[in-house]
Amino acid sequence: MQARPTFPLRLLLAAILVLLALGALLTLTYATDALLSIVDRLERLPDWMAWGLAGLIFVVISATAWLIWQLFRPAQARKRSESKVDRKSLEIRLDKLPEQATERGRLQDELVDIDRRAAQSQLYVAVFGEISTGKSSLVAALTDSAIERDVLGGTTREIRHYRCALDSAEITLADVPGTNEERGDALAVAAREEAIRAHIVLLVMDGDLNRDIAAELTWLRAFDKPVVPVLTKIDRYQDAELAALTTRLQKRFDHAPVLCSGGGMAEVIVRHADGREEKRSRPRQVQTKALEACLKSYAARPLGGLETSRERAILKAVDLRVGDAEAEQRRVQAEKIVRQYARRAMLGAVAAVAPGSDLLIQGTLATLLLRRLTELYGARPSEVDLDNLVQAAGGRLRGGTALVLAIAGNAAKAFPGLGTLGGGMLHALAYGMIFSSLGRALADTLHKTGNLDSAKVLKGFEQTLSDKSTLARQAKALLPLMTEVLMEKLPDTSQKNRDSA
Ligand SMILES: Nc1nc2c(ncn2[C@@H]2O[C@H](COP(=O)(O)OP(=O)(O)OP(=O)(O)O)[C@@H](O)[C@H]2O)c(=O)[nH]1
Ligand SMILES: [Mg+2]
Repeated sequence: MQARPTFPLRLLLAAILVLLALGALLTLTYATDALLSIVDRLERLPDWMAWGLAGLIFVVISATAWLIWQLFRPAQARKRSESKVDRKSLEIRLDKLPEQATERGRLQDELVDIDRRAAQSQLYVAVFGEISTGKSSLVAALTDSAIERDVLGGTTREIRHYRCALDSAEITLADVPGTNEERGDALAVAAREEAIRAHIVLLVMDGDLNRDIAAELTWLRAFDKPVVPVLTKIDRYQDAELAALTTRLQKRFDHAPVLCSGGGMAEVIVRHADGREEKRSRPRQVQTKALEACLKSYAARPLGGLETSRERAILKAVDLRVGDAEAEQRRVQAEKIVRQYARRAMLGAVAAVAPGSDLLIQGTLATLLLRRLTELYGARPSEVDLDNLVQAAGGRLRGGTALVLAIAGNAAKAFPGLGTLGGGMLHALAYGMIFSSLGRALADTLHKTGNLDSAKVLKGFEQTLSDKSTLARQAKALLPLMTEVLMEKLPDTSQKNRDSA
């Protein structure tokens, strides 16, 4: 239980309370008096002046309230700039990617394909949805094509285009692999890319909208894709069930689903008079009238508007993918820079002659490393910021060096010849590890935030310095560099060695 304050202290508190109450009462009285006299004087003023003053007071109060709100309102998530992506700048960015970047050729083809399809002046429709919902069966029913269909999910393994003639209109249907719960799945990625290339997307479902397909819908809407909900396999539902399902889907899509049945083959068991049972396949009834009507209505519209939004969607998708490829390139570059400076730090440590001179060399190198990395990510910190970060990183090192040295020692033992070279080499290897840790912590932060967030960098740096397994991995990766450095420094090192380093 808490001890009660002593009697004199309670007396003092009571006195303070009385004084505070008196003060509050007095302030209230004066404030009321002042307010009343203002109102009184306002009343005696001519109307226009009284209203003018009242308006002025109102403006001052509102402006103050607005300013206070601006100060304390919760931070808003910054919206990704929705500016339109222009094709020319995308082409320039693609050209800047290294030739061997896997995405470069594919994305350039994607841009070329925009014109190829536009020149065809034909409506492209992607038949998109989860695996085994009956997409291929629908395409087969609409185009009279023989397409592989199966009760097993994942039957369609590649994108295929089929011509579909509807009265005078001719459209192209893309049968695509089904999506499933694994978002990274390559077939599903290909299906999504084709959906982006289409003018409209038939979102095929054989039941209620589930979480995965709702996520696909959100994603398609982000690209402004016209999405037509299609409920297939309606032969499986009773009328009342179908009506309820239709109402639910209509609410989710703001659009009634198109009801149909792609048919497919049904397995039936035929019982013969002699009691024998035989399995047979029988085609189910096809119902595609409503879907055909819907497609015809799209085909009857002028293609111009749909083509413009199709192109915009493709450019946006390509923009995102170019962004990812650029980020990947920067990662590769950053790794090169970190390795280059780790090597220099090791050289500096081996070369240092005067006591403490290596610290000077390393400080300068660390600043250079940080500057190169920030330049790579287009961040422009001041020299003071960089120096402060190097100083702070040095401060964080104190506790971690013992572990770094111990792990460097362990790693060197496993490398024949190096373990016997003694303290200087360990010192150098430790410097290499420290530079790798600092460089990677900064590269990671720049990758995530795009600017020099010193607190995050230092946190990442500290985490690595206290993580034995990461340090051990770094030491192992640096040992070949260490050998190079030693070769360079040994008196009998040949010019050839120096060149290859
Ligand atoms: N009851 C019924 N079953 C259907 C209908 N349409 C298709 N099916 C069956 O659903 C299963 C899957 O059909 P597919 O057309 O291969 O489905 P899919 O969406 O192309 O499948 P994936 O290519 O694997 O993504 C098959 O067993 C079809 O027979 C239909 O209208 N009614
Ligand atoms: Mg299929």
